[in-house]
Amino acid sequence: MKPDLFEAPDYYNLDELLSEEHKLVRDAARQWVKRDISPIIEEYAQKAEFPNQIIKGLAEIGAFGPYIPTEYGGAGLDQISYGIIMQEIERGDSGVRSTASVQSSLVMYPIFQYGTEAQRKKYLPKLASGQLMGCFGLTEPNHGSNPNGMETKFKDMGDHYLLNGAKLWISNSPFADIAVVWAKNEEGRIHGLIVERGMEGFSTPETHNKWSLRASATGELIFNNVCVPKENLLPGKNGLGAPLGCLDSARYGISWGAIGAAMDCYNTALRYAKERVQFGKPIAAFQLQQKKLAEMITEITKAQLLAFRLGQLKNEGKATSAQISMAKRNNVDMALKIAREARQILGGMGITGEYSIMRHMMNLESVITYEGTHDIHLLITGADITGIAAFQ
Ligand code: TGC
Ligand code: FAD
Repeated sequence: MKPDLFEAPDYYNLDELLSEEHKLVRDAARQWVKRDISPIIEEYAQKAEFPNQIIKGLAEIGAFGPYIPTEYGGAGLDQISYGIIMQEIERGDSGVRSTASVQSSLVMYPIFQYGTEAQRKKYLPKLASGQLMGCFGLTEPNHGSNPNGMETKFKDMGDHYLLNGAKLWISNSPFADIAVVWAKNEEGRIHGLIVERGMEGFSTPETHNKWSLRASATGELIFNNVCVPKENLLPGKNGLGAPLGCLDSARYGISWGAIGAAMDCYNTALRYAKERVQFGKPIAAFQLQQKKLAEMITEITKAQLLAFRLGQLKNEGKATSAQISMAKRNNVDMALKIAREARQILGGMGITGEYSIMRHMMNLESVITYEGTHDIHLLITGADITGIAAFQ
């Protein structure tokens, strides 16, 4: 792979809106990605393996629980810092950002928001340091966009719960130490349970042959009469709103993360277009290539402004689920379109692992599907503006 010459585009001087803390967080994450991700990520993506050695570095840059209070081991940062960290990590690879998103927003967040004090103390500091890794089980073989139909269930056995069912497409599952699992009780109400590796009847087979997010480990969660201690139930919230609340936090992070992938594609394509000579001129001199590049920087700038404003609303506790949904949909769609255009600017070289663009493009095919598909997010906006839900 080529050396990492990334320079972040900032067409509207967004830097001027960032605090000193935001810039410090960003610089630390950016340097870490240049040093520890860029040199190795192509090899790991090619061999479809998660680079375990990066867990310590992710913890050190505050990527595990950036907004979780420091008393629980988190970084105690604001929502804009969280977004910036996701942006920088996804600039390196969406799969690495997935690992951080899941750990922060889908494992630490529910334990922090819905857990007991004992659960917070037991799990959060170890999750923040990467000593424990987690995953989040909502999607099932028969229920993806419609998690409310889930079949995974648990029964109250007096001194413990008995858990049965299966989850599919679970990021980090093959190596996770704990899983936050969403299952229905005997009354059909959804609850969150913390399931630990090693519990009898619990297995996590890996999903192979993905063409996307190849450096992220994805798998199943299988529960075959698993005895879950009663103290592992998250008591603070139940119903579908509980897992969807976690998704709000993760989708917000993805709306920033996707900008990182788009920036990397744009920056790579811009550099290539200025260097590559055809018909006696750099290809950047041709109007068709300029149109592509001009549209890319415009879309990146719009996405940056959307994410930044959403971050302000999140900091004020005012961001709605529908606003978050719009940013996730728009920014991932923007990044995927930019990856496809950037790939073309590189011609044949664009399909090789010498450059990051094709990897970003394939990764973004998952990002546009997980955490709610593009269609589902369109319907969320549709329901929000019309007052009529068109999901069924
Ligand atoms: P609906 O009737 O609309 O809502 C049920 C209850 O939930 C509440 N609610 C929310 N609460 C918090 N945040 C949100 N975003 C919420 N959206 C809805 C709602 O108020 C209601 O509460 P209550 O108290 O009235 O019961 O539910 P629905 O069944 O009609 O479904 C709505 C729909 C389709 C939008 C929802 O099911 C959905 O978002 N589906 C998409 C599923 C999805 O996103 N799955 C993601 C799985 S995790 C994942 O992909 C991780 S990838 C990680 C990585 O690697 O980065
Ligand atoms: P389906 O729901 O079957 O959808 C198929 C198609 O139908 C889509 O195009 C969809 O938009 C469309 N569709 C569905 N319903 C409607 C409707 N009402 N109106 C119009 N169109 C509709 N899940 C987790 O729980 N935890 C994880 O960590 C996790 N990680 C993932 C990692 C990867 C790499 C991938 C690919 C997925 C991951 N997921 C995870 C699952 C992900 O959230 C689901 O794939 C996603 O929610 C879509 O569900 P589905 O794949 O079953 O598609």
